[in-house]
This record gives sequence, C-alpha cells and structure tokens, in this order.
Amino acid sequence: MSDDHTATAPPTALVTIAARPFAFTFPPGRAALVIIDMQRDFIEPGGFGASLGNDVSRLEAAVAPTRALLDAWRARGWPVVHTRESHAPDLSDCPPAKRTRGNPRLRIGDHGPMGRLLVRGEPGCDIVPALAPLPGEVVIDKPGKGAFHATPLQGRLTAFDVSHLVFAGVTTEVCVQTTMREANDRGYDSLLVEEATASYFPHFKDSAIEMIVAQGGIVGWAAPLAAVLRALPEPAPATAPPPPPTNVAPSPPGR
Ligand code: C5J
Repeated sequence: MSDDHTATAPPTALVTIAARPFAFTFPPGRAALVIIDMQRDFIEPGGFGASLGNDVSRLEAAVAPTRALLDAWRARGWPVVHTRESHAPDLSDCPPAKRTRGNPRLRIGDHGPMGRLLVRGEPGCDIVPALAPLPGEVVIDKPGKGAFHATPLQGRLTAFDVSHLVFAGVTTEVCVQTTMREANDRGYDSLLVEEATASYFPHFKDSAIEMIVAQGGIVGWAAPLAAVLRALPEPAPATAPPPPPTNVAPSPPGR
C-alpha cells in the first residue's frame, strides 16, 4: 500500500449526452436542472392558460418526463431550480401591458376556480403535485417570461457554481425559450429535454427546438430524455447509517 498522500485524485469523467446539434458535456454536478413554470395555472383546467383559450391537456404530457429528470437529479444530489410565473397580490410587479393585453376570459389577478390567476400564494400558482419542490430546492418567483428578469436566479446559480443548465417545463416557445436565451447571453450552456417540455401549439414546440439548435446551437442543445438518463453517472451509494449500539450485558463484578 502506498504512503504517498500527495497523489492527485483521478480526473472525473465528463457527462456526455448525445444531443443536437452535437454532444452536450458537463462536469458531474455542475449542471442545474431548471424546471420552468410547471404550475397548475398552466397545466390544469380553470387556470391562466385556459383563460387564454388554450387546450391545457397538451401540457400534461411533459409532467412524467420532467419527474424522471427530477428523480435523476435528486438521486445524485445535483442542484434543482423550480420557477413559477407569478405576481404579488397587489400586482405591483405586473406591468399593465401584460395584464390588459388581448381579450381573455379572465385576466392575471382575477378570481378563478383555483384562486387568483398567477398570484403568489393562490392554489393555481402552485407547482403541480407530481413535481412539488422538496425543502432545500430553489424556487424562483418570476414576474416575466424569462427567469432571470427581476429575480435572484443569477445569484443562486453562481452560488451553486454551475456552468451548464438542463431545462424542462412549459411552455417551450414562451418561458422556456426566453429563459434559455437569457441564460445563453449570460454564458451558460443549456440543454432542453424534448419530452420534458410542451406547448399549447405542438408546431411551436417543434419550431422552438429547431430555433434553439440551429446555426451550431445558437441558443443551446436539445436531446431526448432517454439520451440524458443514459449518460448520467451512477448515483453515489447512500452512506449506511451507523449500526445501532449493541446491548452487551455488563460482566458481573470480580470476573
Ligand atoms: C406563458 C409560460 N406561456 N410559462 N408562460 O405565458 O410559458
């Protein structure tokens, strides 16, 4: 056995995901999973998405693949960020242009079956139960479509020391793509997981993915869920709890 305690640890292999337009690589633990706006208000009937006239059932398909990613990140202890598109109850962070645009059935802040639309603390603003954040996971409330705008996201990512972002969430062409573009301008390499994102307009999802990967990955990368899961290293085995103390009967005195 060597007594040389100065030997350096072997370099950790990069995670390499078969992606478009080419392989997406990152050092293990240095990619945060960013889950965009998987809220009841977008995914369930009676929320904000439905108030705009959308068929919300289209978004449900992204929930199970996102859960598979979430389980994979949690099992490895890698950073997870959830976002919610949401506003203060007095709507002071909701620009009038955002609230008054168009002719929806209900507007942001109006009362619907799941409470006030896109207002923090209301049931509809919650993340769907299958993807509910665990204590310790970062939750970013964002008043805009991009998750960096008017939020502490940049600081939280810096604290995690991540260089890469893996994206899931809804909707592909609105909040997901906007946030990937913001991340790109801030120097992050970003990958979108294809089954873990959805749009009310399937052709917009397809187009958004094409826009992201075009021109040599002008915004980032895209990959199927299976390619991501296949590329991840085995999670570290859970450390065994210490054995319970054994009750040894004391020896009788004098022996
Ligand atoms: C939209 C979002 N579509 N999370 N928000 O208004 O994409």
